[in-house]
Amino acid sequence: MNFTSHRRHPLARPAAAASLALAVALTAAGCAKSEDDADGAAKPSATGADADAGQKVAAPKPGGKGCTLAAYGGDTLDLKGATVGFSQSEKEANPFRIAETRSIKDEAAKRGVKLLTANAQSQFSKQISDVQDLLAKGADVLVIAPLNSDGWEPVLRAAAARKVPIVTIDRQINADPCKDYVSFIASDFVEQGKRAADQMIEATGGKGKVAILLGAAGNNVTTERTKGFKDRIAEKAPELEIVFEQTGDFAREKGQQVTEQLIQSQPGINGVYAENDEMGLGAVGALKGAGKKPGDVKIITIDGTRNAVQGVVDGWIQGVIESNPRFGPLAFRTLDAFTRGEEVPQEIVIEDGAYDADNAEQDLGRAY
Ligand code: GZL
Repeated sequence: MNFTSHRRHPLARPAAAASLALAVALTAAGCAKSEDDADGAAKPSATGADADAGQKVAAPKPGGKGCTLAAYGGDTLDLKGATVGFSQSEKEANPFRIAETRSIKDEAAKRGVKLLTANAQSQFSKQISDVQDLLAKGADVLVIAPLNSDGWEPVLRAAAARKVPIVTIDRQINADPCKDYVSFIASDFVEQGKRAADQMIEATGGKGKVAILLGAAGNNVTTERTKGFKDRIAEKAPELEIVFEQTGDFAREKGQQVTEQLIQSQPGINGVYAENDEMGLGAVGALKGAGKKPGDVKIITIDGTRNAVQGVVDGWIQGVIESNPRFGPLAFRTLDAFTRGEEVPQEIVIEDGAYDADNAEQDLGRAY
């Protein structure tokens, strides 16, 4: 796919125009077959045929800067002959991580690119050593799915010293765009929290007591999904009271344990907002163990995994906001453009679909 209509040197174009041109190109190429519904929330399209559909790029934020190889330093590179290092953060027990890694591997194979992969098993110190190992093995470019937002300095210095560009996917690292990393591709997590609140308000009628199963600490996803949810509840449903919040570490077992404590301490709880599906499914397990029936406690989760969307079909879960992990096509398109000397947006935000009782059954094939 051609990112630009002409091959002038990236510096020949004003940054904003170049960045917009690429963002528009990425949007045009956004290969999800999502159908926007009446309220504009992109709902994933139906069939299994779309199960591997990629990500749809949201309209670029005004004023976003662009990053160029000329400014970063280093030589142009044909990605096809290069070695790409991919650092995955969490163990692949979570379907989000399985689908994310699958997407990177599939795109590398499709492009005939040599791919080195590492999985930090949810240990940040291991992710730092994994990335240093990928550099030592000769990675020419890096794709990193960060576990944490802070603590990346050693890796950033090592990559910069070798002029190895980094694209981060999913979670944000606190570093300098265009200098420490050349593009960051992710969902809008605050918006996800707001949309989860909208589903919770609808499910509870905007009244009662709700609990939050927080994600793991130390990353922007937990912070932003919590902020979005709380802000929206305050704005639209002042009679919905948040009476409990505790981390389930994005894990199913911990989500179940925390929900068991919740049921003891708040027997009249009306709703549970789980900041990812794995914790939401843990909450379902706890409710079943307590003899509850589907719908007794309203559950809203974020990710869009197959089991959670099936939970919507079965009535245990009332809504799922998608967080699309299929970063492969966008990550490689961005790296390819950057290493050819084109300008790339420093941040690329993707659109996510949603599932509720109206579309869960027909759209189950889109879940991962
Ligand atoms: C969100 C991602 C989160 C998922 C969880 O993009 O960082 O991490 O929502 C995963 O399932 O643990």
